Amino acid sequence: MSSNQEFSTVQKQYLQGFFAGVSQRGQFFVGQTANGQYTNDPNSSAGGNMIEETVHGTPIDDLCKEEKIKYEQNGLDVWDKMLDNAAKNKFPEGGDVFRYKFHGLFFVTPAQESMMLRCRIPGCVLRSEQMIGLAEIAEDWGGGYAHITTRGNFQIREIMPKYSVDVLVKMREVGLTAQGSGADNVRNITASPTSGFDALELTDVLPLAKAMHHYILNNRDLYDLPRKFNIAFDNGGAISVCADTNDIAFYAVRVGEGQDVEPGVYFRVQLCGITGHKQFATDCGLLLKANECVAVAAAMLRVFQEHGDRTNRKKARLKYLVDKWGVEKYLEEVGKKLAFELRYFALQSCEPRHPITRHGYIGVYPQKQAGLNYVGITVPVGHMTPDQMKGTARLAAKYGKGEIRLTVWQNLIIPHIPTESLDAFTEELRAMGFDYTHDPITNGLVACTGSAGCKFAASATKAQSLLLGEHLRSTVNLDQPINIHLTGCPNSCAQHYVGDIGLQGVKVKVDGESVEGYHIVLGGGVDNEQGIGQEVFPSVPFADVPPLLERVLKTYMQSRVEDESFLEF
Ligand code: SRM
Ligand code: SF4
Repeated sequence: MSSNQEFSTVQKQYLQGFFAGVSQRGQFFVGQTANGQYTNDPNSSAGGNMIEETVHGTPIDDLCKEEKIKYEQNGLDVWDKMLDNAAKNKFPEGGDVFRYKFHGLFFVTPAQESMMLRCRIPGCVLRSEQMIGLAEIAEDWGGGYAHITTRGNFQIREIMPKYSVDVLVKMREVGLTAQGSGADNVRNITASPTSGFDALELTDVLPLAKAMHHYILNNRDLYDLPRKFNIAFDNGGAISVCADTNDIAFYAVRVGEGQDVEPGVYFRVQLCGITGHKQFATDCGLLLKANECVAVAAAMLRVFQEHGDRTNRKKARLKYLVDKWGVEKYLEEVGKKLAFELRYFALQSCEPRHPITRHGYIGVYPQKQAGLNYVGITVPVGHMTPDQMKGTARLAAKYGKGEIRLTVWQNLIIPHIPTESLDAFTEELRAMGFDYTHDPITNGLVACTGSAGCKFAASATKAQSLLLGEHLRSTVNLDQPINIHLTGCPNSCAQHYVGDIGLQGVKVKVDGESVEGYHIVLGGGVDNEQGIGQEVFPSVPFADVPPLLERVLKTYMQSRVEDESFLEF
């Protein structure tokens, strides 16, 4: 069965009455009391004969700044304003800065006096013509480059307001959208980057990632969450998508014979990953069939929407609702929105997940389809020029099936290359300056935007990670793949706590002067290597970081026992 057929099956099945009483309500619940009812009952908590206005039970006066902005006008409704501003080449002002993010446009002053476009690439899969469209946006209306993000997505920078509508229209023209990629919305839905061709996968999760993406796009009520929200689908194969760092992670698992469910492939559900808060998603006890996942995620989103904190941004993520209620109550509320019973099943009764192969997609690998291969390419810090984007798109069309995969490690994969074309393909790839060889350091180097574009950054993460990578490559003869994540501030967009080595930008005083530096954590990992890095070297000026990490890695090489990994060391 092809991906497309599966996709339509999933779409059809979840439309067949999986929801119970989920009202497709408007964006806000104005005129409700704390218990969600309209009232003028003098004895109600709304007080006297006054009707208290609330947003999902929170009185307007108690809403945090961003909630008030949304209450005044939903971000989806600023198209007219955008047209007007574009005509005047004017940046958004006041609450509109936040509302533009509903359309994927971030005004990033003072880091840059321009806008950044954050796309959505559902399942982290692009077609060649879409990649070319994004390259043209970067070339014609942006700064002449794009970045692969830590959600297997693209960001394009240095867009002036006069082009804001053009870029959004062009996105639609190439079959993409940026809707909801910023602000309090569900972010790019990720999926294992080798889904559909990984010989070790349990099932292709791309149809589910796409179904989830379209479900959100077509349900306006979901553009009113208390905070951002991350969802990922893991295919149970060789390559990690860091699903356990998401608010909801669906993990494909196999259940063998002799259990009280039919043997086969199901999904476990993990909840509340948020690594900046040092928390992985944990299994919540559910076992779902593939065609139940989207409905359950939608119900989970709606419970979060109705009960999440709207007064304090720092406590508004799903984690805090589940901390307050407990998983049991959360799932009970979720169950009320579904027309089928949630299935509870012991995690231990499922077969264990296949171990992750670190950096296992960089290089040439046979696909599960006989005679076809995928080639994983290193893209240093995810930075691509339009020529590189068009070049890879052209190669994907010429040798593959015109498909490109992005990874949460800020690299890319071109699949479906016939074995007999591999030599010609890799030769052209090399001629374009791309590297697809294993390098234990650069393959796993991840960096957030940093001070080049983000106002929160204490350090120039991308530029410094390239310098660090070069230094370590030339000084350490490492034979084990490691991940080094550089993040510019505690927000942890490059997830420094889950790198073997994680760096968090911080200003450091040297001889009375403030210089760029990092807190350094060691020992992080994801999936079967899960670990939150522990701070070992605080406040290191960047100039001292390369020699320090060189010593750390050399000590590991000299002192490890047999083939002990860096994580175990
Ligand atoms: Fe992030 C805010 C960049 C993935 C945690 N993130 C930001 C902002 C929008 C800062 C701002 O408000 O202006 C950054 C935009 C900088 C710029 O102009 O480029 C930004 N985040 C990024 C990206 C581009 C990093 C990268 O270079 O790859 C990633 C975009 C992903 C995407 O395509 O959607 C990115 N951010 C993440 C991740 C990882 C993930 O989502 O898988 C995290 C940690 C996971 C999490 O939050 O659960 C992350 N970003 C944050 C936070 C902290 C949220 C929290 O609740 O703790 C903020 C600040 C906020 O939301 O208030 C933030
Ligand atoms: Fe900006 Fe901080 Fe995120 Fe880096 S981690 S992109 S500096 S918000």
